[in-house]
This record gives sequence, C-alpha cells and structure tokens, in this order.
Amino acid sequence: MNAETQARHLNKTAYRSVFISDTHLGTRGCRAEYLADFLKSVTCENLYLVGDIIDGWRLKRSWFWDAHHDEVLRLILKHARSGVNVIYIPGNHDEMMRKYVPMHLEVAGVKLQLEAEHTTADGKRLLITHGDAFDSVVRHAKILAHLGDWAYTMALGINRYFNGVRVRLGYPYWSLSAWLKLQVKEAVKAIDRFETALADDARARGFDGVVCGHIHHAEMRMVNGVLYLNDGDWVESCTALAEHADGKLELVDWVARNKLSLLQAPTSKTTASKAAVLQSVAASIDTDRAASARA
Ligand SMILES: [Mn+2]
Repeated sequence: MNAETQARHLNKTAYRSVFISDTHLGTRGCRAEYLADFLKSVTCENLYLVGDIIDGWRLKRSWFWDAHHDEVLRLILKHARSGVNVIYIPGNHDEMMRKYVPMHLEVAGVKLQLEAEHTTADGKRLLITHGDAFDSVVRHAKILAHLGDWAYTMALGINRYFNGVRVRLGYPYWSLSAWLKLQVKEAVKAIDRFETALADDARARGFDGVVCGHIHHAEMRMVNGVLYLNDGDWVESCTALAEHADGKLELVDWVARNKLSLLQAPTSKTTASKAAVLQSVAASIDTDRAASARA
C-alpha cells in the first residue's frame, strides 16, 4: 500500500510536505483547536515549522495554554516520532531558540535550523525562512489590511458619531474612511514590498522559490520570476502550505474548507504553566526513549 492509499484508508490527506508557521502557541490568539484538527487530518514525509510556533515565553502576561495547545505539541512530536522529517525554523517570537541552532540540536526528533532548503518532487529548489529578516520593509504596515468588510462598516458607523461630536465642538470634519482607505493602501504596499524582498533574495541565492510566514498573509504567486509562498498563520486565518506527491503546491484554508468560523473565541479558561508544559514535553520524550529502548 502506498502512502496515498494508506492515508485514504485512515481518512487522512497524504501530502509530501506540510509547511505551517505563526501558530503562536502559548497565546490566546492561537487557533489551537483547528490546528490540532488539521494536523490530525494529514500524513506527510516532511513537516516544516516556519517560525513563531511557540510564543509568549518571555512575556508572562500573555501566556495562555490549554488542552488544545497541548494536543498540537503532542501531534507535532508524534509526527516526528513516526519518522516524519520535522524541521523547526525559529521566527522572531521564538527567537530564543535561535541560539541553540549552532548546536545542531535535535529535540525528540525535531531538528532546529535557521533556514532550510527543500526540493519539491518535481525538482523546484525552495528556500525556507521565517521572513522577519526583511522586517524593515514592513515596519509601517498596519494590520488593517486583514480587517474584513464588517470592521470597515463598523468603523464608518463610528466615524459618523465621532464627526457629529467634532462638528458640535466646532472642529472640522475628519474622514475616518479616507484615513482607513489610506492605511489599507499602505498595508497592501508593505506586503508587496515584503514579497518582493524575499523573492529577490531567494533568486539572488539561486533558488526557484521561497517559503516564509511572518506577515500572517498566505500567498502563492510568481514574484519577479521566483515562486513566493507564504504559508499564512493560525491566528488571523488558519492556513498552511502543502506539497502533493507530484510536487504540486497548494494553499490550504482550513476555515474555508471546513466551513468553520473565526469569530468563535477559545472556550477554556484554564491555563497550564510554562513549567507544566515543559514537564509534559519532557515526559513525552522520556516515554519515547523508553519505547525505543524496548524496541
Ligand atoms: Mn514573525
């Protein structure tokens, strides 16, 4: 039985490679429940964690960890244990991992690297990097580009009241909608600069394409003759990049595909401490070691 029929048998989708980033585990914004469902639904040979996977180690106040976060971590370790090539490329939110990169550290089968290189089944050489090295080009980007129509409509409503007050106080009218439009335009331009900078860097280094994350904006397009692939995020959207057995690349939008909603907030209120999380990881590595010792 080949990988594809085996996966179908288990009701899973077989990919050659899966790329995820910007999951921000450890923060309330992480859509850990959906991410766990996604990870359970796939089989792959390569799993690339393209940065900002675990967040909040340094900032105590933003730490959040529930059963779904735990499940995601366990699923990643399970993939590594079952022989999947798991590569972790730290981003700027998990940059404390970067200092361990020179040690060629491998924890529970997860390899830590600053960058990675991946050759697709059809021979495309891809550079894999988080992307924050090109932050200077997006410094002024506003998140407004990600806001949907409803936020815009709401803002216009607020604008009406706001200006009602302004006019009554003798101030001239100030257009929030014009300001918002300008912000969106600026954000779109910043994203474009980011994409161009990464694509140009990859081309200069002889790659056919680049896989990155960081700006929470999934994309797959040609930029100046190079394939620009952004696997998106699991905070503002639930997106991943996947490579099929024949090398065909696909952006997976988990929410759209499964008709889910992003408006639902996480339900659990309990948070495990960082120490408890580390302990649980250590325990699962131990179990792992014991199992391989028995084998
Ligand atoms: Mn980042």
